[in-house]
Amino acid sequence: MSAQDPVPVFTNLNDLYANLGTSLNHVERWNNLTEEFETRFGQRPTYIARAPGRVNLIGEHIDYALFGVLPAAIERDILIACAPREVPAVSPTDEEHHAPGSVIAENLHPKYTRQVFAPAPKTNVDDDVHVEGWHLEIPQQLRWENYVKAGYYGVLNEHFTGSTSHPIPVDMLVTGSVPAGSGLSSSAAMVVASTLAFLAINGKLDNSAETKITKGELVKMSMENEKRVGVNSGGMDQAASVMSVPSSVLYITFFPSLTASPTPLPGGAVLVCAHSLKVSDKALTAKQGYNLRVVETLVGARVLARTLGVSVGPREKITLREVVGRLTNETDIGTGGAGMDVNALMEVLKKVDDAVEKLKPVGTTHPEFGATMEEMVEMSGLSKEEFHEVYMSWVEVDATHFKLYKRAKHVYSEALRVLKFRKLCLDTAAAATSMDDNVAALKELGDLMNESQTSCADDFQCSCEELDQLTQIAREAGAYGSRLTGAGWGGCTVSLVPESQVEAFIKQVSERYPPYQGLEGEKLSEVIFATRPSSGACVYKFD
Ligand code: NG1
Repeated sequence: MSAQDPVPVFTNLNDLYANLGTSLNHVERWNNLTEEFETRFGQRPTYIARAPGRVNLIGEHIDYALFGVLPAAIERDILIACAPREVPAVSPTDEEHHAPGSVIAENLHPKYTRQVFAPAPKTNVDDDVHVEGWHLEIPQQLRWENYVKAGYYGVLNEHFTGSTSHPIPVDMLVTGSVPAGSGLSSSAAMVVASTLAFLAINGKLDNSAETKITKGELVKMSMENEKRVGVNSGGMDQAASVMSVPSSVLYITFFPSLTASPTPLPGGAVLVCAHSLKVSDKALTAKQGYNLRVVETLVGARVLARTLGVSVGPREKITLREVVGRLTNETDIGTGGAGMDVNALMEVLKKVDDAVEKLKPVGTTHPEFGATMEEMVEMSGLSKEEFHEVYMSWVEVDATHFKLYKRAKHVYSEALRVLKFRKLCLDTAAAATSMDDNVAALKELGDLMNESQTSCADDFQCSCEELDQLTQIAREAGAYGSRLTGAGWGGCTVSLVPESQVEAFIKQVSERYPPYQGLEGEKLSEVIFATRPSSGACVYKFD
């Protein structure tokens, strides 16, 4: 499996279901979506695009520092059925229905209302035939169709510029089983599925060499597309949603290039996702949350580079991963190079603690070693103007103190935990001969997950009371380890649980976590469920 592989397009549903590698009954859902599409739009869909959510086992908030992470696609997903719309020559309906590339988007969930929108071509005054780019209004408020539009925007501007060809009008129907705002990447799944649906419907996924889209390209497009809906995310979610394979977690690296290597978990354990029921909306809290952390880790990297004598260009946004690379004169990072090997990286990460201490502002009285804006600008060695241009002009943040020290401490320690986690999985797969060996490895993996939770809570400060409580209950209920998954500040936890005890585990957690009181049956399995690593995004093409 590689980033060069094409995105799979199935024409046979049995092959598709077999490839999903999940235990859920997909047949009913896919049939229901198809029938409902026919009822609403009077024709069968031409394609269904599928993109799964993901759970991150370990490696939180380090993808945008360019360190590797270990997520897996989950069984729950977003499905988008679509078909080209016949536009009648004369129609009584409004103009948007006639515009090139107009979209009627409906959602099976009644809370998300029908949307009609059309992109506007930008042409040059001297040449109003060739389209230079496309404009598509994506409002700031949180709306479900923003994610559909984000995917579309990228397809329009990547595939319909500089030519005279226009996108076709589309009818689409969306359904999803990934809980929104839960840290299971419903947003990335929506954007990946939307990107895929618009590519497919416009004939950009045909397997001819010219139009073939690779998984790596889809990840990159989806990453760019998702930036239009609010946050400057790393690439973990999109890569997991596109590149995952059944039964393994994926070790995803971003530096020096995007790679994804399946890593088998020791047998005898399953993953249990549990929603804290605190809804976390990254886009709405980005100024004090996600985007602020992106800025803090980037500025931390520059300050660290400066104190370590590592050279950084004045306009460069060096990352914490690149700092350790340059510090050790890492070579082989040009096109296609793999960079330093895992053992070398582990060694450097074990030694960075002393250097990170240098991120505490000199003479500070701030209890958490936060730096004021003025202190931070000074520590960066840039002028105020340069600093604002490089670090503040593309993002809005809201803080009085910037905690460069704590953030870098989390990132480096978490990056090391990821490598230890992966090594343990690989060593166990290669050498374990008994169930006892597996259990011993699972306990160690659980410890790493617990340490990650502590680091997220104390240093990265992306946990919350509910997540702390839920992970604690999970450990007491028999999990090897439990931690928040995704951006945090609410959303889900992931627990590694002995396979034989899953039911008892879920029962105990549901009895002890106060927000679950009174939930049972389907309502309970909406918020706490076992899942298996599943396969990445794909498209089904109807005959
Ligand atoms: P969530 O909020 O779970 O989708 C976000 C980012 C990831 C990563 C994690 C933290 C997006 C789309 N995803 O995940 O890239 O940075 O936070 O590890 O913003």
